[in-house]
Amino acid sequence: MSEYNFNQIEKKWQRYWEENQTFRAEAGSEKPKYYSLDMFPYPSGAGLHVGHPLGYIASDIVSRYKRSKGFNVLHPMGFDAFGLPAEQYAIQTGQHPAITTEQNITRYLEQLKNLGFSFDWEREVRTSDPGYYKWTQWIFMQLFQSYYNYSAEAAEPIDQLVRVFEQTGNQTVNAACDEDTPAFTSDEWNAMTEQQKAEMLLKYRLTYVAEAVVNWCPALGTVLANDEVKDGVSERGGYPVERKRMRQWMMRITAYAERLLQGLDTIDWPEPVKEMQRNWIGKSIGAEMEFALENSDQKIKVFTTRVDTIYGATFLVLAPEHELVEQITTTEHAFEVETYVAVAKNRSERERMTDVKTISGAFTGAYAINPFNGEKIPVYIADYVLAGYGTGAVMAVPSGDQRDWNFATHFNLPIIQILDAQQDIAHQADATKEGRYVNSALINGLTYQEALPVLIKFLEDNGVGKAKINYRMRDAVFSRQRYWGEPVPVYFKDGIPHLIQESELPLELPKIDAYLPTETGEPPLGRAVDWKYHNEHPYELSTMPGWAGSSWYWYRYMDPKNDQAFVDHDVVNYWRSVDLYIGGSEHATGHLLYSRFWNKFLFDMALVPEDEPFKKLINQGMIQGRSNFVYRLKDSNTFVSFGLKDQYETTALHVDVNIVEHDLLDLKAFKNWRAEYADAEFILEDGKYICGVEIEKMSKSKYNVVNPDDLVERLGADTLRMYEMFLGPLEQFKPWNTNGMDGVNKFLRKFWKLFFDKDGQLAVSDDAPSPAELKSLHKTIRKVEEDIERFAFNTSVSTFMICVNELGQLKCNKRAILEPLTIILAPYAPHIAEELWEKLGHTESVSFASFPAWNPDYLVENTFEYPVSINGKMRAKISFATDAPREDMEKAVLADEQVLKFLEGKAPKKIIIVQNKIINVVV
Ligand code: ANZ
Repeated sequence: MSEYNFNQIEKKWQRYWEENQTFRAEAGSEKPKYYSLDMFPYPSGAGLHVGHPLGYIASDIVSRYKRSKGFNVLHPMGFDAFGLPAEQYAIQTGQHPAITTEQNITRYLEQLKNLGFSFDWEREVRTSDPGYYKWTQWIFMQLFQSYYNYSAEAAEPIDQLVRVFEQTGNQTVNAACDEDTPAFTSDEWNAMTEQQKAEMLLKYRLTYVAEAVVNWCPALGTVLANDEVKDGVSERGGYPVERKRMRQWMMRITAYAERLLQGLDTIDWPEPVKEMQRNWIGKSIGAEMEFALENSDQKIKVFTTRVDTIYGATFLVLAPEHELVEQITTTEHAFEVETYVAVAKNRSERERMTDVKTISGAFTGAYAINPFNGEKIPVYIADYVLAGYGTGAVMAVPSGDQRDWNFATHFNLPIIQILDAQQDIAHQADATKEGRYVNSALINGLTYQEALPVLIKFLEDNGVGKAKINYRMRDAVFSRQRYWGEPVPVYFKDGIPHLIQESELPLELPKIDAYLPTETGEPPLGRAVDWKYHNEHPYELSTMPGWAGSSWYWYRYMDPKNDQAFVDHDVVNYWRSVDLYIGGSEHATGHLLYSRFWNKFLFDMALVPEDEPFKKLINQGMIQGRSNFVYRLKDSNTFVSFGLKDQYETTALHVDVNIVEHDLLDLKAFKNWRAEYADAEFILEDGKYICGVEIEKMSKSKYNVVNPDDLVERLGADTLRMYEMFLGPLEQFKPWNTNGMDGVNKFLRKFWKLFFDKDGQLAVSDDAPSPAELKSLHKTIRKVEEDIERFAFNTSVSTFMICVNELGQLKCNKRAILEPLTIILAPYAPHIAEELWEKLGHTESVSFASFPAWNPDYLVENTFEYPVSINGKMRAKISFATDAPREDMEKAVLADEQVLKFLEGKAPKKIIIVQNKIINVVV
């Protein structure tokens, strides 16, 4: 067989790899380990398009390369199988989401296997398998049984906290807890009922139930996480989202805020992702201080990052939802305040933060006392102050803060200058650095740096405040009022949540008759008949959110079948953490933050050995669609070719890119595409219909989706793999263009041809390679190795092409060249490499052949610049390859312009060439 028959070859090797479990990885090998991971997909009904495998191809190249570099490589794949689309489909059709999910996974598996990935399929996981979610539930239980000890900077068992409460109450405890946790002594604790104790502990547990203002999406019938809401609508489906108070399961991720922040400095991630996480965590260093109220024993606590501006505070502002609003508002102002509260309630947090134009608010009638100078200042409410941040109250300093300044101007409130160098608010930033304070008893004449400690000391000495660090991040809602998710392993007794026994895990999803809320508005699990713990106590009816199963899945791959632990201790100590993680940038603050949080918790519990889960992260860029257009004449069924369209009145319409080649429309296919085009007519240019082109997101509605299966069928998986890499740097966004694939396919054919003679017989010679052949090979090895090590795959593809062209010109068929070349090509084009490797006489997979080392000796520049003398006089300089044939050199010398000039038309008698020294022309 001499033809490069990729269809046959690819099927053959995919079968071989599967049957021989070529990519099976085992923990505990002597070799160094390498864990290369892809973000696992949600198996959607649409299947994979050419954009999806981009990251998988890159990680596969790295995995195969690392194997040939002697690493024990863990390279798994699985499915994030719980999720909304399958459930939406279930609601419409009544079909169990497990069935849809299974069908979609089957399709994904087929598509993935077509591309020749070196996944260890024995390790596949699906988050919706009870054998998997048993451990998601188990981790939830560990979180429930833990609290965060700030002094130890780690999570600890909640039983330990109970011991402390029994002995000393909570006053010496430095733990993460709800803002409203009261102080209690050991006597008070010991006097509490079991119910009261249980409620108190919920304020400390790392997962807890609480009333929270959540993003409620009525159309989806569920609560959504902040990162699932974009511009006030649900990310999936684009449905409106409202703010609503509901009892929810929460994850106390805020306990880990500081560690999540610090940890970013220890990992090799793209800077923009780290920056997004830093902003999401939102650390602010400042102070908290209390303002007493006139004629009341209530106090208003504010959070400020500019305690130095206290002498310029001319009013306080509370968020409209602040709990004191009702109590402090005087009867006189009640109507105005209530009206304002009602209006503000319907504005989203985002709107409130970004809208700087609308200045609105209401005076409560109450006055607060500035603790520094005893001055009386009015208390307002306004929705630019957010309820969920800091204390939900601010001291307003019009001379220091733009929003406060706008508000003061609007409501005619005083503005006090606080810094000598300050003319107006625009100079505020500089003034902080340069200016000295004025109008202040305590800090007059001091600089910012000098004033800060004085002010904090004053707060502490007078018991009215303290230095305080705030994080913008909130605890994460952990409930979904949906069916297709993990049941929460909790039942309720007297309204208090209790865990089920570990031995009772998994708590499986019960059967229900419809995937909708109950008539009384309970989540779908409310439909399950007799679904009670020990037939007695009601289970939690909400399920876990989409991010539960994906927050620890990389550990399950290490030990997917273990039914004693989520991962075995020795196994996890071997694989440790992920060395390379490739996935889309849309997970920057969702999945990647939650995963780090759960990882840190598991680390604290000594269940995993590393504090960070993903050492290196790469975001692959999106592959955009290349849309084609046809132009329909107004009110007709006639289509005008691109170049002529401006002469007519036309409408551009998307046309299926699969019936267009090199932008030429297949007229017959077009007529068959849709009934309405069956008798379409065309106005052609040069007998052709040329389509218009635009780069857009790849999507069904734009008819620009390219299916990898068709391309694999037409040109082969190896071509597709190499072509996807060839498109450009992995991280970049780039448009798809099927036309370029032919070039890569041609390259593979050329590579194949090197091994065969013109009769199609395998013809590989054992002769020693020439320096030129060695040079071509070794510079390729070097470049490919350097490229893979720095995750630059596109440039390797062109390097391979150059090398094969050079070897083709040299008519190279030497084993000593082709064998190493096959090994280094294998990560990119594994099927053709296996086939040729076998033809070279090997019986083991090329995956186990070790990556050749490049030899610098072969790369030295092997040319020499000869001085050329004519009758003993130096007249010219000409460079030749050190192994250039004598006749070629003579010819070149006699063709040289300088030489010709000095020969003056005479024919030379003799040309003497001294190798690597000099050329003498005797006339
Ligand atoms: C007085 C002041 C003077 C402030 C000044 C700023 C400049 P970050 O950095 O985002 O933490 N603030 C506090 N809580 C708020 C809330 N719930 N809603 C809206 N604004 C709030 O910002 C902290 C600053 O934002 C705080 O410092 C407070 O205003 C305001 F020249 O206090 B500042």
